[in-house]
Amino acid sequence: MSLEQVVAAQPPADLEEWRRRLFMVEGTIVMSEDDWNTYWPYIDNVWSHRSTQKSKKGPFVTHYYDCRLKGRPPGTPVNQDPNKKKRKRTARERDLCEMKIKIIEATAPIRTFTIEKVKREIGVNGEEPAGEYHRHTLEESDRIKRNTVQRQALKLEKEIKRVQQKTYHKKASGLALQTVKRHSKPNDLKLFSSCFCPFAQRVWIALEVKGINYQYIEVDPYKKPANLLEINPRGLVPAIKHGDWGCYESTVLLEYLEDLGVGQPLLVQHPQVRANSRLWCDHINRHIVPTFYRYLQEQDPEKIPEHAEELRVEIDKLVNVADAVGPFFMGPYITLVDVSVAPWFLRLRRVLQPYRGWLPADVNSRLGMWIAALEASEAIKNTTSDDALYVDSYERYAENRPDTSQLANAINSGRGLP
Ligand SMILES: N[C@@H](CCC(=O)N[C@@H](CS)C(=O)NCC(=O)O)C(=O)O
Repeated sequence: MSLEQVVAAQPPADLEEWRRRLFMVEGTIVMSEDDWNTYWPYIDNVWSHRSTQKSKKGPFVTHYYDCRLKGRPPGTPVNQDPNKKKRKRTARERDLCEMKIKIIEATAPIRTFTIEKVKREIGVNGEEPAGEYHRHTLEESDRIKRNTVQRQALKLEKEIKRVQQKTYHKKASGLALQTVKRHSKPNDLKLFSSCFCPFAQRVWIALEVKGINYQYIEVDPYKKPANLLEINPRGLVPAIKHGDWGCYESTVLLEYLEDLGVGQPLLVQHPQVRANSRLWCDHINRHIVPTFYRYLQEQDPEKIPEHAEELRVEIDKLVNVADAVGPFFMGPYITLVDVSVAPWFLRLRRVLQPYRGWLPADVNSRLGMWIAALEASEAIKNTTSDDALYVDSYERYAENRPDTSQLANAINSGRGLP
């Protein structure tokens, strides 16, 4: 039986008896190859291999083992290889047990394993030689180290969990996919985007609101393809290329599209009203967006309500200065503030509700009406994928997996967002 088969199979019925035998090692134990493969991986945690000697006399080798509780012999160097995974280790008290065994492995005519204690001198006064018995129980050995079967089973479990983990999507779905298809033809204006990315969605919505023609190019910003790095050396989406010129940063790109002066404007003409819009876009970037991720990435259930409250407060500040009738920020039309906040408002229901129990706003509240209007906007619908895409794509954030993204790392280390 291979190790994989041993791990997959039910433990043998007489396992405990065999474990005790291979712990105590009374007399001589002879095992067939099959028995050895079946039982040894369940007890190898007790023993620590010291040396192997090949016999000159015949087809067998002798393996010497110390009880693991002997500790490492003095002078065993600690591995200095910086690439070797460091294990958390606590120095074990040394020489807790002096029991030693030898295993004679015969390789011909059939493979067998003969196990016995290493013979010791009887003390001068006839007392038991040191190392005749373990100075501890089998349970103590089990507490110190897991056996190979347990370690393999754990590894397998972790691997299964890893494979079952959801990850970000690399292709839009639903109405967003239809839009991607409509904008797949080469165009002078290219949007480098990722279907799950709210920053990219801002720019995508603006293009749709304005009715500007463009080519949509889906990229994986975590793989940092050359065509993205060429425009944005930081490798973040969104980025646009217009002719030979390229630029990035969602807020800068929104202003650029506005400056083109094509299609429906997102800013009104009045300088002070324009400044006000930019002021509230700044609030979205500096308060709503980071709070959203702090809340989503929080792993301590006790702190989740605090983050929910923090987000609610930051959203309320925006809602309180919005036009009283709306339904959008400044009235009946979508403007820059709507486009800047929409991707995160859409993700309240799609991401924060399933992962963090976010309570959606009352449909008749000012926020409820605003979100409903955003959801009903053609430009927004056309850039939004099916709900499952967001649930899957944000599991990494909700579990705060290591190295999820530059943004997630910035949140974890308290730095400003990228
Ligand atoms: N400040 C940037 C943020 C863009 C951003 O963080 N984009 C994410 C995708 S949602 C990204 O490209 N991540 C790649 C990475 O973390 O390496 C903007 O507003 O455009």
